[in-house]
Amino acid sequence: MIRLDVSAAGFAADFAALVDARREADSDVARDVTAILRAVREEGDAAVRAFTEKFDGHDPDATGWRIELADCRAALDGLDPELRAALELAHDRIAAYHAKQRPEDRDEVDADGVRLGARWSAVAAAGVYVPGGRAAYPSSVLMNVVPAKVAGVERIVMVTPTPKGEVNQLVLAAAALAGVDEVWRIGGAQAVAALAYGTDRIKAVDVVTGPGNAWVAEAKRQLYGVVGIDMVAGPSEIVVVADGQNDPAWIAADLLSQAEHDPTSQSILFTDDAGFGDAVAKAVDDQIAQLATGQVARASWDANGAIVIVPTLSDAMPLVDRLAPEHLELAVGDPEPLFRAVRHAGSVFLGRYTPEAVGDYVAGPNHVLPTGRRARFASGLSVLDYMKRTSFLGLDAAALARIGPAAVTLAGAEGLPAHARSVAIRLDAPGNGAA
Ligand code: HSO
Ligand code: ZN
Repeated sequence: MIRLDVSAAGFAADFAALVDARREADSDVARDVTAILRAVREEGDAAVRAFTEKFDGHDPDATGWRIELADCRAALDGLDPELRAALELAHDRIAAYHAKQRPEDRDEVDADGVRLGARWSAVAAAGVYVPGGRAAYPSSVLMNVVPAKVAGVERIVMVTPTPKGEVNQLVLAAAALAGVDEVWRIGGAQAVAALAYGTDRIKAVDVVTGPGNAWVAEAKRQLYGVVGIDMVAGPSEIVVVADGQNDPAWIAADLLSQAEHDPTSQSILFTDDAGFGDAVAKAVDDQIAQLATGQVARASWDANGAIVIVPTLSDAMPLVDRLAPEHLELAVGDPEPLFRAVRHAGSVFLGRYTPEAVGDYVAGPNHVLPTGRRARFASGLSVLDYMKRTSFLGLDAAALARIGPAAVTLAGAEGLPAHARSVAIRLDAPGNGAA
């Protein structure tokens, strides 16, 4: 963890280093992924099978390629009632929030008599990647599948690696609750390639979403264009802006809730009270010792954590904007003035009683959010990621007479005479009715 103070010499350079620090894997990943994608494109299922044996340690021809929906149902029915109720509450709140994201179609006639509009439709098939191992989160199944359902996607295909053949029952239960149509026991770049290109077994999808490791993220990046993707996700982060009135233990818990995800996660505190900053640092150390995830949290906090002392909390806001954090907590009594100053953030958590974790699970907004400063140009996963827009226009002779001549002029200027003619031929037609 580093401590920075805005009023100290060298702050500008130190903060710039914090903003620019790269926590993501590098270049070899890109080369390996290119080779995997090519193999899957050329050899289909045979390549997927070989990579699954190599990376996940099981042969899907022997262990089974798919998990039946009946097994997902059984996993849901086998859940402990408290867990099931929690998952259902999460599902219903996420569905209610996302239902309001459904966009409106447009259809209107403008002053020139031109009919103009746009109609939204869902993609036909979506692939959802669900990581195996440490990051196999049922909450992420809901966060990816529910918006696809709300959008009206007909075929939702989940892929999830089952390292050494082990299947995560909670992930299956969430898949059943959310309404997944197919579950395949494959993962990594090879699974993303299979979804994008299609194989004999797996029919291609139109969009691939969902979190994954560096190989999955790189596969999505390289396959963008063959399929749509939600975003290229990197290591996750939280920024907390807190005054000295908070309980240091609460804020330490919030910082650690992100740090425990992964050693590459980042947690940053901005405060106007240096003594409070010290108390939080101490509380972090105390709590890490109690956490089952303490090793991961320690690695993250030591390598990437920061406490930044600012003269006033409003001085923090331009600095926060430069970080464009995935998650931003404003832990103050009245968050409104600080909130007004936020421009670049994936999701904002307002006030002392809104810990990020409530948004990770049950509040409603999506927890798949832009990381690594991508909140400058990207947004959290939404219903729109599973939809696209078709624009339309309709003219009658009078409308064409009004705006067509300008098209003829522009076509002439671009040296495209057939374009010009296709308009002019109508304008000149005898009896076209236009004045
Ligand atoms: N905080 C993670 C999402 C998550 N947390 C899933 C718990 N489970 C995304 O940044
Ligand atoms: Zn989380």
